[in-house]
Amino acid sequence: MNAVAASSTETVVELGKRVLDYNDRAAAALRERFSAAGVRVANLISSPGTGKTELVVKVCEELARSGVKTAVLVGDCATDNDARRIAQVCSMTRQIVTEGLCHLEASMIDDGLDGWDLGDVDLLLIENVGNLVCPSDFDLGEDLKVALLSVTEGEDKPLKYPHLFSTAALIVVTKMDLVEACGMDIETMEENIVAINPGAEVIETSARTGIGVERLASVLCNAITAKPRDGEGITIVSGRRDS
Ligand SMILES: Nc1nc2c(ncn2[C@@H]2O[C@H](COP(=O)(O)OP(=O)(O)O)[C@@H](O)[C@H]2O)c(=O)[nH]1
Ligand SMILES: [Mg+2]
Repeated sequence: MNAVAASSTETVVELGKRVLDYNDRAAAALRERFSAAGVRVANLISSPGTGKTELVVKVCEELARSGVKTAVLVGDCATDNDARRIAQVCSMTRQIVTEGLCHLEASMIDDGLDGWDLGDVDLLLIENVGNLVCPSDFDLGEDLKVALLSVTEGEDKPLKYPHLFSTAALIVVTKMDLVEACGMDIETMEENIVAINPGAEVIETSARTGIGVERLASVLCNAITAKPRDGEGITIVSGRRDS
């Protein structure tokens, strides 16, 4: 590498580090705010089309039946399509349009909460922008990082995107109704999940048939009741590569 290339690489690395440091400070402030209000937060990350929005709709319906007060922030590069779908079942729903950015950042969550009374919220679901790489570098102040993977995406994705799948506390397999149609080897996929993250909880779901939806809602509900309102004794499950 020549001197010019080396110095520009250092500049990019330094800039990247400053962006993440800035985001970490904003995420820490959010985490304190959520903690004080007793709001449990899940950050849902997957590739585009995995079925995040459809599953969020089903989970919101299930949570409403259980009396859990849910709010949703949903990120997208260009449209408010997802918020319009989710708002049909959850009135506290807002779209964050990133104008091309491939992930959500803590400052966007802060803006998205504007005007909401967190005292009215038990659980905040954040649907991240569809992307298996960048979103997992940006802490959003969540308690629970959830990685989703559809059976149409291939058995090897946990191995190809180890940062996301190794740092998620919960891994949700979606579109189980399509296992046979896709010729998906679900055992191999789950072996790959265990290889990359032996401690993760794995839930198989289908928004079409409804399998796993109740269990997913229940895992999220248990997470809420495990969180004390005064913010003491909280276990932060999410984490950056270096945490
Ligand atoms: N067969 C099947 N299709 C699904 C399921 N969940 C979502 N889809 C479809 O997959 C596509 C992408 O879903 P969407 O929720 O928008 O995915 P997102 O981009 O991850 O939010 C849509 O056409 C959905 O109707 C499922 O469980 N089974
Ligand atoms: Mg979506």
